[in-house]
Amino acid sequence: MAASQDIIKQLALIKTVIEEYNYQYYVLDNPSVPDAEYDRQMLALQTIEQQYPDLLTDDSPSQKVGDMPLPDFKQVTHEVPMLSLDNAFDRESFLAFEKRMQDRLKNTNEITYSCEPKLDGLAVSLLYENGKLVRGATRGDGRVGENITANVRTIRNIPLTLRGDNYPQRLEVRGEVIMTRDGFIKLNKTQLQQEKKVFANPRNAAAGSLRQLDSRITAKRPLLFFTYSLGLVENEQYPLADCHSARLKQLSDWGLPLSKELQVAEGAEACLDYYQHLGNIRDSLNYDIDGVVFKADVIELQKTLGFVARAPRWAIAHKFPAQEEMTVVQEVEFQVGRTGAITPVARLEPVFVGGVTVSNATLHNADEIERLGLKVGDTVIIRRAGDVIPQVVSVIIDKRHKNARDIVFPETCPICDSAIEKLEDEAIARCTGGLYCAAQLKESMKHFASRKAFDIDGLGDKIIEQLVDQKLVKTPADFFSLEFVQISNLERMGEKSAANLIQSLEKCKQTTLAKFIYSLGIREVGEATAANLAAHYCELEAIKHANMESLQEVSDVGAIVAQHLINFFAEEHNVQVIDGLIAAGIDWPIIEKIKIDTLPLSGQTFVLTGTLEQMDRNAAKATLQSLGAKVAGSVSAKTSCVVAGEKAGSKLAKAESLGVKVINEQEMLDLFSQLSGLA
Ligand code: 5U1
Repeated sequence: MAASQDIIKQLALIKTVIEEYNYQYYVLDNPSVPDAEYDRQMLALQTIEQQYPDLLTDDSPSQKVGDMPLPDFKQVTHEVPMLSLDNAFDRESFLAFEKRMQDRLKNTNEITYSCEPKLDGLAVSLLYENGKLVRGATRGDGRVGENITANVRTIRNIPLTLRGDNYPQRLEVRGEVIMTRDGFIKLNKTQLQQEKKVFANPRNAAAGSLRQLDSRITAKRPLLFFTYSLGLVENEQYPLADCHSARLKQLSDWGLPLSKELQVAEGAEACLDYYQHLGNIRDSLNYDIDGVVFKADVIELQKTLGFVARAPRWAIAHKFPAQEEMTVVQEVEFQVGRTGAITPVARLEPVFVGGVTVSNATLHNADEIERLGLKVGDTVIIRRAGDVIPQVVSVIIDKRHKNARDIVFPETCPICDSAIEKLEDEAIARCTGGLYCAAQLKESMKHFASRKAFDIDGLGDKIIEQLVDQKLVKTPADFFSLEFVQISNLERMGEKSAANLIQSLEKCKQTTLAKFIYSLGIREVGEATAANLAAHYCELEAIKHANMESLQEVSDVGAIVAQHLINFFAEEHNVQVIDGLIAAGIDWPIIEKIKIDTLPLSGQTFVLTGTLEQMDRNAAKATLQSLGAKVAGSVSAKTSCVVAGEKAGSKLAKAESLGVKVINEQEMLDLFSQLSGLA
């Protein structure tokens, strides 16, 4: 089919766009758009070229891998070209890839695959001669790369000499150089302090670090290398293994680092399970991955299948849904939180990112808006990783319209018009209205009724908002004197729900001291700190009158939290709220004073993850605490033990990667029975 002038023009435009993106990505190490946008343009180009093969030219960006090497470095010609991988963006295109392979091979058996994480870094080639590292090179355009030997020699896990003695005389190893996530955060902090360029993401930081003319700078960067294939192999002393996975194992025996996540899978379904597994643990890894690579494991099959254009037919990168996307900031609004914190929130043109449609992103505070240089109407990159609230990563200045407008931070509270206060050493501005401010009041009441506090069944956010708007409640104690008609007259409330709510309010009156303290919503006093305060003081009166020195003896309580506690109890209004609650009949069992340090699990930190089937999670937590353990929400190297229930995900993976002890629910119950006599 002959292409119309419109198609020819569209093709030229897409090529120009991709070339600009390539320049920013490969030469400047500073892409302006998210990968998803790059992938879309490339797909559009490939689709036109497939439809109109006459328009396909050798210099098309679809025929290229990477970009020209930088002139600052000496060039290296790869004796075996460094190719790229085709992408599958969904299950269907992965299955289509696998079917194409089966068809070509006229195969009826399951194909065995080497399954590997697709590391989000920079492809690098390492050449060893007689076991000595003699050259490191970037991929460049796949044919010619840059000589970065001095730089790769500084990467801690790259061996300068291979182990053993049975390696080929000339051996080229290929893999990815990445920057760890925590290293990236630290590096950007230092860059900021030194007023130097901050990097958009760990991959750009890795690329920027490797392409330093001064290798002493590279040496200071937290880079790691992971091997994923062989390039040139000459004069091997023994034949190489006949499977890719076994060859990787051989490389590892020679001292080359491999990813811990490598696996071998039989057939497409097992590959999809691996994809799912890696997607689940993705956020717990200390480096970015953007998908999974599947390779036919048997080398003979790879040879039969061969290559097409720039990529092998025997491998594919099955990408995860993009975590970064482009969208437009339609408006910026200011939310007032429970403690008066004023948070600017970007209202976005809805966009699908990280597996969900996102229409809001937090902007944190005024400093963040300034750092981003954001205006209303800007096109931005937003990021949604795991369950983290979507963030605005950067503004795409090239796409700014002339009518984009500045964001003006309010001078008074947008809800109650009270003054806004910003302490010198705090980034957050706060409304000074306290519970006079309807927003703060509503949020405080929601916190009071929430699951970890009073857990009042049937008292959802919408009901609380109506109760506050109709001035039926002004303090949490007012919930307990609500009358049946007042509740049943609310919107979405029938007589039955009203009766149920009255009943659950009655039931909630019996609580624990820890929950009571947590429910008061004192700044920075979360569930764990409230439990520590309760266990330490045993009585509310003691907490109310504790001084700075005494409060800081409680685990988790530092000077700032101690000051928040003192400020809270010094406020007459708060004391009245507490008295009101006690007058309404709120009560908790007396805590026997015990010497916490002598309890059997004192000094140990536990993390509960996954679903517990035999014991309620809160009960498990309370039991652990009663045995002296701290129960934390996240796993770190300091965690003593992780209790992994059914379907445990990223926390379990993190514990395993850190070598933290893991027990299952039954083992936890056994521990409880063993220790129950000791506590
Ligand atoms: N894990 C992995 N990443 N990666 C990237 N394997 C792998 N293989 C590649 C590339 C470009 O290429 C070979 C299949 C040619």
